[in-house]
Amino acid sequence: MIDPQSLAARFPRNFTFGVATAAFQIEGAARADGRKASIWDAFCNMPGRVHNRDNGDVACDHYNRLDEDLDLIKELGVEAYRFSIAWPRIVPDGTGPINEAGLDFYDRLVDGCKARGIKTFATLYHWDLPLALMGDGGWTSRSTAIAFQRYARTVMARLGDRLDSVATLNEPWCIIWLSHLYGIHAPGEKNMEAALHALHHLNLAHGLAVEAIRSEAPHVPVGLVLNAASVIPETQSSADKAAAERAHEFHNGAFFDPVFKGEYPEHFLAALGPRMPVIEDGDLAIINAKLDWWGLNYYTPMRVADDAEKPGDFPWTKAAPPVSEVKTDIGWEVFPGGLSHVIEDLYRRYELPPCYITENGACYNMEVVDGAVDDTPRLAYYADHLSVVADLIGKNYPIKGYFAWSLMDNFEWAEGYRMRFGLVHVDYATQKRTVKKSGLWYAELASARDQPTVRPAVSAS
Ligand code: GCO
Repeated sequence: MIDPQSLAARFPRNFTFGVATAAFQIEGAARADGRKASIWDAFCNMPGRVHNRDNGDVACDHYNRLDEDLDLIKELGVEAYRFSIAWPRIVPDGTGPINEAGLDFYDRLVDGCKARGIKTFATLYHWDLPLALMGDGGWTSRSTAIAFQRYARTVMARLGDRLDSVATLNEPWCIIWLSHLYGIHAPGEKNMEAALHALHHLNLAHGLAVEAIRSEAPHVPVGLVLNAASVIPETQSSADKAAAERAHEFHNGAFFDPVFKGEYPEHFLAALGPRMPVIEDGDLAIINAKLDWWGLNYYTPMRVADDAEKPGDFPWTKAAPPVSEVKTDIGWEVFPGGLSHVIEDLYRRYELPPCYITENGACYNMEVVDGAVDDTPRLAYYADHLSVVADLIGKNYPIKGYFAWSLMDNFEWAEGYRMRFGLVHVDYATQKRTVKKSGLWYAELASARDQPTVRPAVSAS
């Protein structure tokens, strides 16, 4: 087991260790204080979409246990908390009246963090689109981007003075491909035209939100959180390498290119451009606004091979088998090398600002036994991936912080509550929280940095 003290010593003193959550996954209180339904509430209520028909009505009841949970974060000794703000609490119909009671909750959250000396990293959109906006087509409609800008402005006007950082969106890849093409996440659409329309309007929403944030709260560093795919070709054949390039354009470039270069990727555009919505003059300049930071969420690599038959749409690849035998309980290959691969690849391709690892973690479903949770494999996952982060910093990649996903077990989207990612175990029947072995280890790591650095004695002679 990697000793947390020596691992901590490999990070610069100003490196930020934090924990992450998202509103829909933990808050519950789905109808409290003026909140209205989001697309995820609707999705959960449709049979066959979410395992066990689980929903977010109660989740971790975080909305009602805010202080207890902030104490828990404090107990873990971390410096920062990454949370998301629920749009349907703030503007319950997506447009129209603003719900002050919703803003009050996040006021208490932010003040509670400040009182405990915890830095606040807010995300404006972690997938809970107000359901009313589906009446106009949701993300496929340009009007949703305009609605998002107004929501962003509203949040920043109220909370901007106390935020240490803000992200516009969490994981555009999931919002677009997973939700509008593969149909696995809300709204469950499986249509390339829909996905391509959502793609451009989501990118535009990001850019418009950056403008709004900068005008309301110019001092708050703005970023975007991407689950960039660590694309690895199955073989070094030229066909597989070309497939990996196409996979890069589709899975990463569709977001990174407009945001960091102000254009859509060449082959992607040649293949799919005719089915995209109108890109109005000025859109790409808005999307291309300079960012203060970007966030990477990394869990597992994406291994691809060429699909010689080129069926269906670009990028004409097929999944290649995992290389590592080790898998987490959700079936994802454990491969820490994928983290260095994607960072090195992206910094080679783009001019990127400093990076935070905004999510990294593992699904293991161990339960409480005699008051404790022995999740040694999760601890090993954290140690191995953090070690890669330390190596990358050693190679001068500008990585400023790391957020464990997640603070506590929570609603794992289409998997419902059966898949657990927490450093803290949640018993959903009683809402009892139990810090797992990995959580105790992470706490030691995070607080090790508060101790004066002990250097090995140098012998004279
Ligand atoms: C994500 C999600 C999290 C997931 C986690 C594990 O941003 O993908 O933010 O909500 O729970 O990634 O799948």
